[in-house]
Amino acid sequence: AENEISDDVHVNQLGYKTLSKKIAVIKGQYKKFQVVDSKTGVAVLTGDLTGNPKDESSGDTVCYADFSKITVPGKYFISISGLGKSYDFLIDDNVYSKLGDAMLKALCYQRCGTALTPDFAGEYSHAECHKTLAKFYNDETREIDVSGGWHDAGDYGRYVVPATVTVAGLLLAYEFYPQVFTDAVRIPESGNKIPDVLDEAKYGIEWLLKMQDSESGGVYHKVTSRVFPEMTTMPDKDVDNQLVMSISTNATADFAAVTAMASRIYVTIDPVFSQNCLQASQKAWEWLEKNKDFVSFKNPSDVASGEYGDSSGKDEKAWAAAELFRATGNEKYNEYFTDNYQIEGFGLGWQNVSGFAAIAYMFSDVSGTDQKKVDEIKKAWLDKADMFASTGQKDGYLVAMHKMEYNWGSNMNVATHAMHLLISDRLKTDDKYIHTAEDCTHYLLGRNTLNQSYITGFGSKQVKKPHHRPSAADLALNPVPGLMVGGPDSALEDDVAKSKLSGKFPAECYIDDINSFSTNEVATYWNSPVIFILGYLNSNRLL
Ligand code: G3I
Ligand code: 9MR
Ligand code: ZN
Repeated sequence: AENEISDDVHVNQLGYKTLSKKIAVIKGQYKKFQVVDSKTGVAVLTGDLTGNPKDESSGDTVCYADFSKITVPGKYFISISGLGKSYDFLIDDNVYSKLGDAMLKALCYQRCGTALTPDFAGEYSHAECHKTLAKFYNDETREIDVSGGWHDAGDYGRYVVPATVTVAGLLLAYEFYPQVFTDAVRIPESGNKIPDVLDEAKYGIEWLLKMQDSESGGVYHKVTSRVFPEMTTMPDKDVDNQLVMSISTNATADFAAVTAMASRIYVTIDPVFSQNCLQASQKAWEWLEKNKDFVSFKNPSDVASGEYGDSSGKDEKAWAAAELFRATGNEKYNEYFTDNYQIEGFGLGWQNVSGFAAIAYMFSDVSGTDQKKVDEIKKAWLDKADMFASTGQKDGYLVAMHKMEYNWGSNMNVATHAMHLLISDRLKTDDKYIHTAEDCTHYLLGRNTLNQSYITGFGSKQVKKPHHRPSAADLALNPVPGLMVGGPDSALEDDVAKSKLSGKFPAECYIDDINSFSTNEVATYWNSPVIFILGYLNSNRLL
């Protein structure tokens, strides 16, 4: 047994950077561990296992093998006498560089309104999709070109609210770690002298611009078919009518935020685009000014596609104001932000965007920025980071997740907590922020109770059957690589989860089953925070 892989020995299945803290989490109680060089079979370190906490999220009692001492690049495994060994992993400073490229390229595989040609998409290529004019849900005689953007997830719907979150993640990744992003990810624009991350973000933004009503400035909530197509439908074979749904406050405010952000980031790289984005953003703000009452979005009874509903637009509007203030220096936006922003959870997901608003304002260098407000936000931001760090220390798997946070898209919670911590690192130097963010990454790549890597194509125990229509329908053996699945959802929100996962602990409520959309679907806004994290992890990458 000792020479066999044990599902109870958990490591980051890709590996660790040379100078990082390196810990394996072992389920059960054992005494000693060895780190073995997997090429030579020689044990390079023998050590004592420490700790015996009971992990509340998985019910596991665990102990730890700390092998941080090993800094020599190579391929290793952990061996526990009486139990078995871990998967092989690397110690190497470039251990995450391929992953960073793949997760960005995965968004390119999600592109709509274009063919994925074999020269860059290989076995995942398909013909142009969803290119015909869309009809208005309220008046099917009216048609509009809203082609482009990304398929949101495992379905082919295109939704403004989550797409803005994807864009924001990409633009922030570039803003914080510009040196990491190359022009060689092998997307269609590679080689155009613009970092591919900005090309990819622009692909999404150009579609967002089409979703704005040119008269009022309001932004349509989504364009989707009435019902989801069969799982075995390739994008180019999905010919159901695409319907444009009504304008909502949150689509409009999120749109105003990311277009203002884009106007700043592309200002020298693509001045015309930057200018268009700014105008569109201001126009969206005009709509918000004229429509002060919250306009929610609810699916009509004959529409079953994703709803992305919300009960408040306050955080979205504050985000828009903060970004517009930064882009223009105009006091009216500053005033709106300082009067209305409420520190509420600092979300970095589709429903709570107050974290994006906070980032926009904390890092503003525009004159007129209210320093007192900045300090107040920074303090609360760092308090939250301290809370994440202490949650991570208490967690058996060292992940900054409370047991109640394992809901639909829990991996996004893990990733956005890491993102929060990495932004904290720019506000205050404290090693625990970096360590806890790395610990979150280790969780996503296999150091979890299921010994499961949650990103397709990466790790030793990979996701093989994501709820992702192209992967289900194409002829390729493996799913489209570089996509993160939602992960454990203790609310059991699909039939497979209900029948296979009942009675399990929260962190165990995941199944690699094509029909488990509540645990095993992918989404563009789940990739984007990981792209941000990988920006940090690869920022010392040796090119
Ligand atoms: O709001 C409650 C919160 O108060 C509570 O603490 C928490 C505990 O379970 O649940 C929260 O609600 C969850 C909500 O997401 C917000 O996180 C719901 O249970 C959960 O059903 C809901 O899931 C969303 C799901 O759509 C269903 O609406 C996911 O966040 C969202 O990512 C997902 O998005 C889908 C699109 O609809 C369609 N396209 C695919 C995409 C990914 O699966
Ligand atoms: O494929 C759909 C996925 O993108 C959504 O997240 C999910 C929840 O809205 O719904 C999936 O579609 C399923 C539908 O809800 C119920 N019938 C089966 C569909 C495919 O599994
Ligand atoms: Zn499409």
